[in-house]
Amino acid sequence: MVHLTINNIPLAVPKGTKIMQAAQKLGIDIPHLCYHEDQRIKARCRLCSVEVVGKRRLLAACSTEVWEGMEVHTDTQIVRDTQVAILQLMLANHHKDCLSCPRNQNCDLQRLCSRFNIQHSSLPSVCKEEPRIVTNPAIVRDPSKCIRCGRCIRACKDVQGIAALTYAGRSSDIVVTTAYNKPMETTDCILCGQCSLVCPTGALVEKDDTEKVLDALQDPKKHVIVQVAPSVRVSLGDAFGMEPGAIVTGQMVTALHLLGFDKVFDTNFGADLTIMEEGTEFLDRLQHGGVLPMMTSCCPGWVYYVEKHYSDCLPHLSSTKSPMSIFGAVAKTYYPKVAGIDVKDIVTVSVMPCTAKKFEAARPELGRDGRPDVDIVLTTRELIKLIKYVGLSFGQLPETEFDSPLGTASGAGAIFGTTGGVMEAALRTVCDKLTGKTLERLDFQEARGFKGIKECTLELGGRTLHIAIAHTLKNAEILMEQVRKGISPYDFIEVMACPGGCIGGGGQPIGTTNAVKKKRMQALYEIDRSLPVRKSHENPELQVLYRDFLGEPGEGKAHELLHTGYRA
Ligand code: HC1
Ligand code: SF4
Repeated sequence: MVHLTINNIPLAVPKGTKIMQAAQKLGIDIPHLCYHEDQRIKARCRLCSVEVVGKRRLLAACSTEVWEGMEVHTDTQIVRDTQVAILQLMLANHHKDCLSCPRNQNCDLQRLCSRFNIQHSSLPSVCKEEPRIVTNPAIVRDPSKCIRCGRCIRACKDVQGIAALTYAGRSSDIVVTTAYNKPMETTDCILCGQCSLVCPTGALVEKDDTEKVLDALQDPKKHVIVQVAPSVRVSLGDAFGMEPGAIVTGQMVTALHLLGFDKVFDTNFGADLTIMEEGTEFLDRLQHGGVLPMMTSCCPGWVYYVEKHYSDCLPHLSSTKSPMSIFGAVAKTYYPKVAGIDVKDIVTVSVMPCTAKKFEAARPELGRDGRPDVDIVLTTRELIKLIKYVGLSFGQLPETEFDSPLGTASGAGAIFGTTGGVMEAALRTVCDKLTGKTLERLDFQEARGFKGIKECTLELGGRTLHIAIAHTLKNAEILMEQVRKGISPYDFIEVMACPGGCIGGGGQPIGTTNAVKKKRMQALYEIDRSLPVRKSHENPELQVLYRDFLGEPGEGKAHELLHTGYRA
């Protein structure tokens, strides 16, 4: 252990601890902007400067390791003057339209200015009031809000291995931008939103579609239905003071009803349908010499990545639509029939942890008669905004259940929201179908956990199946290089673009860290364990849908509605 004092308070911490973490142990929050607990440390903003006795210069608390006998001061006049000066400089180069900023009241710069009692910059403004860049359905970039901390650059390069964002220019002219300042969607970007999740201000945000939803809810002629993704029920509570990983399914359904949605349905039901189709497709490829490895296709960031970066490997992608889009197709065909409502009057909304789902919903191939199957996608963050807008005391809401007939789902559908969940859900069905027996085994521990690439081998019905699961595109790239070269040892590969899967999606609440994701992961497995039906093919509502409407999985109407194609 290393012994030191911070503000004259003695403490001992393990060797290698940084001053910032040592201070946290004493309950001292050293201000910071470029530092993020899941990222490489760059010490760019210098806001975490502290005084250390014996050193002539201030040291960055985020990057400086403690040493024996160190005496740190975080609250001297020179430290405070430095921090105020840095914030003043940032403000002088910042478009301060806080009231209309999407990150109002959830912005690190605003929070720190309030903490340091800075109402306005004492320096003349040098902010170029550039327009917001709204060129795609998912992410909005506002350069006038950027504080050049580099967190987005590190998320894109280090986590996704994409590097669509970069620094350009020098010294005081430095900016964060794309190559040649092109619109994000025309670069290597796959609209995953990981940059928006770590941005401390409003420089990178999801495209806000809350007004569209409010308009639809106000229209008496419209029947507005909503589906909610598996991971939202374990992340929404974060915004309302609950512990990370709190399961808020019942309150969430009540809140959506109180917002005015006519029916509240479950994307997990769509996930069960995805398993029926994807499982059937995999067995068909396995038994009839189809293209292997087959790769999952439910994550829109991942699909866009294959289209943009590995278009020669598109035949490996499952043709099965994502649970969201499968749900949308059923909601615009089967649902109007059973509900007795004209499809033209139905508005389908989905609440997703993901910015790329907005892009997926806008794909013309995922609609019918010139209209999308999913009309509007909201991120978890936008749902939080709506709940706050109508003033609901979320934590005190009673619990209610999803509506029927598209609201009953299995435990397999629930775990889609975490890395490894789609594969585990698929295996529960594939194993039964391949062996012709109802297997006792439900848990596939090999598919669980936060490891970047997980592999396992299963002996089933006289066959050996080789499986791989990856999260983040940096990990996926390793598997894709094997696929491209024709040397992949796997039969079935699951990829989710975001770290942890959808529980770490780019549209999740600000403050989603890896530690928080691990709590959400446990919560999804808890939901799975609590459900009476844990295999997709045993979902009774799904069996009725196939019997009365879709026919056999992978054939006829099921194939026509629930499968899609990709663009090279
Ligand atoms: Fe996901 Fe999926 S799990 S992609 O992460 O397959 O977004 O939660 O809804 O569609 O079910 C997201 C989550 C989500 C789909 C499902
Ligand atoms: Fe990179 Fe994803 Fe942001 Fe695009 S959306 S810039 S891929 S982190």
